[in-house]
Amino acid sequence: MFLPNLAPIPELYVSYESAQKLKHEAGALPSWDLTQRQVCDLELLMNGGFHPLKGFVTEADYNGVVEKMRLADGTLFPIPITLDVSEAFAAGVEPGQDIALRDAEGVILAILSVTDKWQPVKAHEAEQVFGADDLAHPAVNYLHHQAGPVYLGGPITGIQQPVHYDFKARRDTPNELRAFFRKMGWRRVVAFQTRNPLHRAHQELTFRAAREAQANLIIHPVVGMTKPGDIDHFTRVRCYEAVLDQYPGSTTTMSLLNLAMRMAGPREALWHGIIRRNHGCTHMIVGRDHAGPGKNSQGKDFYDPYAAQELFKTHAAEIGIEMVDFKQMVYVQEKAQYYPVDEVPEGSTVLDISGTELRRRLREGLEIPEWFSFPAVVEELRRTSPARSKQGFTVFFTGLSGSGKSTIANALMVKLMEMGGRPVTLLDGDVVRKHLSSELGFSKEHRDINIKRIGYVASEITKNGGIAICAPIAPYTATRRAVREMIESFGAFIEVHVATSIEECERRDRKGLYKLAREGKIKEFTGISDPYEAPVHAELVVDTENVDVDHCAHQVILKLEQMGLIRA
Ligand code: PPS
Repeated sequence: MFLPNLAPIPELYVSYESAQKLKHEAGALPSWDLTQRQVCDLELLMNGGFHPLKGFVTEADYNGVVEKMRLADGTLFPIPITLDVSEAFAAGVEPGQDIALRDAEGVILAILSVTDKWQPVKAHEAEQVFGADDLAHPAVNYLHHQAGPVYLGGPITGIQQPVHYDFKARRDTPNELRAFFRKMGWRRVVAFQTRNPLHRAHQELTFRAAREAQANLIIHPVVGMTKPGDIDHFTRVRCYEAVLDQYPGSTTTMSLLNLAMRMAGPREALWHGIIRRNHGCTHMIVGRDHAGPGKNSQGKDFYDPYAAQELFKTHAAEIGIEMVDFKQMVYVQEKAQYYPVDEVPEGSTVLDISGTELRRRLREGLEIPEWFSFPAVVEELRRTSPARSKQGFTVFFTGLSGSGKSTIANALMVKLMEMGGRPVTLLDGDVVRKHLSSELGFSKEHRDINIKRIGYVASEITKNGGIAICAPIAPYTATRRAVREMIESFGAFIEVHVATSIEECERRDRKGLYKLAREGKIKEFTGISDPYEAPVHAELVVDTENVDVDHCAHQVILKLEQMGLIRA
């Protein structure tokens, strides 16, 4: 059994006076602008969350951690906390030199006294730390595609904490939590790590854990960086706040942890244990598939769902924290109660809703039963992930000049305005060129800039719940794809190819431009003297040669209905 040592943990900050002096002097030092993940790591280094680390790992510590989960002096530490930088920056820095570490706004947070500079073998790091050099693993993907090629290591001199503007009162350093536990007389505290909203299964699990460990409970969610695609931390914290009153206030607290998770499964569980011990906890809950990254590129789980519990068990004493392990919790209908899956009474009906199923129900606006979650949590989730019929989207027409894009787009706009419910904006080719892109011509470079501007405006409209209708020529596949990617993180993107042939466009020649193009009076004219790459995977292709405008617009409406974006 572990009794807490609630004495303050060493931090890496200098006094206020020294910090002011260092800030002044740091102007002369080379400056590194920290990435979002590095800011998270630095915060936990400086406040003692990663104790006993005193800085970003040196090469010897890195090798020990990667190979054996141990620092050079033998201390257990399973995740390498590295400072990755670009080759260009590294070229100007040598061991023995100090560098200033700044946040994205240029505020100096710390000084790194560089002792080591080396080039890691990233594939090896991935194999050892994450179990596979497989880009389907978010941290491996990060390692190869976002992390710089050179690592700098050495001790940190902390100047100031990273600034947070959100949920200030809910964030605590390890020493603030230790002081709170001391003040409350909490000698046994079990931590619940999470990156998801709390549903009833989690509540039951935390209740049981607190009972089993005869301990107080801290809900300790991660708000730094979690798995890409997770529900954003703003929504999650509002969800946690909504259920906090379901817990006994005298024995439960909640605090936010600005950790950048790696999703490293078993190794990550140990790391979480070390971090919780540093925050003054005596116990930690390790459930099914702790910090699991999901499936690998072969469609198999990266880690066995209970591997984290196995590894934790063998290192708990060394870390100085006890594990409270749980099997998956499921709802037993006859008992109207949650049970660990291995304790379900025989012959009973087990109910469960997976994460994927929950997302589907939210997307389609379907019922989420009370046995699964709390109405306040569901309401919060629905506010952030409204049903598709309430989300913004973009309809992107592409086709030759004179193909009929603008006419169909106008008809579509009117039809959508008749339905009401969402604001509609038409970004027509001509209008955009007048208001957004008046300085641009028709070279490939200028056309790409034009389309990306349209994409940016459409993505903002989509993000804010509106409907954007775009109608440029957009002749290049790669640029259309880039716009699609920009928009799909906020809502649906419907590419409509207005497939009027060049012959028909030229025959119509509404603006007389084809004639001028043929005479060479307009250069780089799409379809005549400039390329048009027809879409291969458009959501819809409309034929204006045999179908009238009204019907073309109606085909788009039917497509939107089929995709669940509008209700008939
Ligand atoms: S692009 O490629 O998407 O940036 O083009 P876009 O902004 O949609 O073009 C809008 C209108 O510009 C007129 N125009 C030309 N089109 C193609 N090539 C050349 N060289 C050119 N010069 C002027 C043309 O009328 C386009 O209007 P639409 O609405 O497509 O008929």
